[in-house]
Amino acid sequence: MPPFATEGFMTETAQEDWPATAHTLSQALPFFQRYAGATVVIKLGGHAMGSDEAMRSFARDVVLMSHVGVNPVIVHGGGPMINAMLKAQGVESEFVGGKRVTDAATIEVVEMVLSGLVGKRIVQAIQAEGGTAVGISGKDARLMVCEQTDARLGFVGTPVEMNPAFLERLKDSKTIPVIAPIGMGRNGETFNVNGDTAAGAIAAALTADRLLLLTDVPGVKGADGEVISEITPEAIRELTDSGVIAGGMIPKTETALSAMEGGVRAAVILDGRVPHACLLELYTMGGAGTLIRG
Ligand code: X2W
Repeated sequence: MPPFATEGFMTETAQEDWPATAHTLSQALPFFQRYAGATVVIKLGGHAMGSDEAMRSFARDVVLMSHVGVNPVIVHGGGPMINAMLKAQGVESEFVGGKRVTDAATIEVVEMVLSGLVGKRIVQAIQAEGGTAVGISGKDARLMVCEQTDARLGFVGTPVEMNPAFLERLKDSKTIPVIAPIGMGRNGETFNVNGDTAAGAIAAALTADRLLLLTDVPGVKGADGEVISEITPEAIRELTDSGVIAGGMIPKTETALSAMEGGVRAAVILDGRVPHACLLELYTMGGAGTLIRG
C-alpha cells in the first residue's frame, strides 16, 4: 500500500484557508474532466530540476495528475549532472549545435548518470508522494531505436523507430514511466539523445494530448520581449525566420513543431522552476508559459 501524501498538506494549509482550498478544488473540476484519460508527456530538463523541495513539488504534481485520470509520461534530461560527472572524471566535453559530442568514454558516463542517478531520483520522488513509477531508458523494451545523427558527434542518436506498446501497458497498470533519453542502436550501440528530441519522439509515438517542455525560461518571447501565451506553428516559423526566436529556444520550438506534425495535439514550453508549473498549465484558466496549438 503506498503512503498517503497528507502530511505536507496538513501542515502547509492553515485551518482558516480550508474553505478556499475546497473552492479551488471545485474550480478545477472542468479541467479534471477535460484531461481525464489524456496522455501528457512531460520533459523535465536538468536545468529545471532544482532542490529536493522543487523535486518533491514536481513529483507531487505528477502523482496528483495521475490520480485525476491523466497518464503522465516523464522524459528527463540531466545535462548539468552529466557535466559535473564528466568534470569529476577529468573528461572534456563540448557541444555542437546543442548536442554533446559523445565518444565511447562519454556515453558510459551519460548512461550511468541519466539511467542511474537522475532517473532513479525522479522515481523515488514520485514514490515518496504515493505514486508508482519505473525508471527506464529508450533501450528498455526497444522503446527508442536510434541511428547515428552525425559521425562528427559520435554516439549521438536520432530516434528512427519507436515501440510505445510497453508504455501503453504501464498506463493500464497506473505505473508512471520515467524515461532517460538513451537510445539503442541496431548494432548494439548505445546512443545519447537530446532530452527534448527524445520527449518529442515519445510524445509523437503515443499521439499524446500534450507535450510539456519544462525548462528554465518563462516561455517563448515575442519581438517586444514579452512571453507569448498562445501561438500557432505558423507564427513560430515566422518568428524563427525573423530571428526573434533564437539560440537555445530553437531546439525546443522545433521539438514542439515536429511532435505536433507527428500527431501531438499541443505543446507547451514553460518554466519548470515555477512552483506547480504543470498544475498551473493543466488545471487553471491562466496556464503557464507558451501554448503552441494549430
Ligand atoms: C544530452 C542528454 C541530456 C539532456 C546531453 O548529453 O547533455 C545530447 O546532447 P537536458 O538537461 O535536457 O539538457 N544529449 C545529445 O538533454 O539534458
